[in-house]
Amino acid sequence: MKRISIIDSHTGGEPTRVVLSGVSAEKLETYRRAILCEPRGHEVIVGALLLEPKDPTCAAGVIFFNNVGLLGMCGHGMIGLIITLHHLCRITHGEHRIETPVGIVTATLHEDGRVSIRNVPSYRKAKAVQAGGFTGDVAYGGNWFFLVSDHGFELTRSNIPHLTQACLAMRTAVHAAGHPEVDHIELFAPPHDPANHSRSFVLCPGAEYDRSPCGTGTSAKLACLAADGKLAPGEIWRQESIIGSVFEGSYTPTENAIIPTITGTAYIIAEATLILDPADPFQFGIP
Ligand code: PYC
Repeated sequence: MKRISIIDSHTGGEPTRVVLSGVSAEKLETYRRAILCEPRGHEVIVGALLLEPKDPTCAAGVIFFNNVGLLGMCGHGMIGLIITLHHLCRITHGEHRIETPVGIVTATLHEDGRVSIRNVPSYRKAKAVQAGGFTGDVAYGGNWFFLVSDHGFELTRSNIPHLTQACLAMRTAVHAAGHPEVDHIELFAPPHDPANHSRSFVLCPGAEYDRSPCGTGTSAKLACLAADGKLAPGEIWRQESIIGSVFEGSYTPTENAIIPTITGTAYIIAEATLILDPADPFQFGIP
């Protein structure tokens, strides 16, 4: 029997499964779907493989992964990782550097339990791209996004199946329009709660939607707002998710990009050992 030790958390409703032991970076692809997908989990979970950092100034290294592959960065996942490391008594309140495949992210665990992440440099690559009858921006926030405000869809939970289909078609169209790097689609609408600035629906690479406001997606949004002169450095942007959870974002400008800071909260929901039984035909997940 193979054993994999995990801790689950959720950040604004979006789950993160931190893998503590039992899998190396080299073997991650072998076990990726076994860890996340049915019958042990479900397609929405984002995995975070905890690693020894190469840089000794970092508290940890991490590789984020999902039901279809690896993620460069993951904002909700980083918040979940920090809360998990604190739960394990591996870190205290304060600032911690974490190595990701796309660069070092500085995370601050506040005394009140909130986590702020200083993300990798984020920027808009293209403004007003036409794709599939929609116009949107292509931007990077640790992952690649097509951001669309003028779409005419209702951003409500009952409309999620329709939003999912529309975003899948938009993603195909944006690839055909010359932006094959885009793997997330982000739709915006006015917030339901007037305390917030915007509501979003985010479609992830594996066709699941993000229950959180998406940390890398909010970073991409901040990059577009900054490029359009619609948000000043340091000003707070409150991004509401499709289920109503909220991240706060702000940015510091650099020459060609911004450095976003995203703040949110995560909660531990399970500690467990996954078991892979060689006799189980679905030990590696349902293909
Ligand atoms: O929070 O960056 C994020 C994220 C990416 C995919 C799911 N969540």
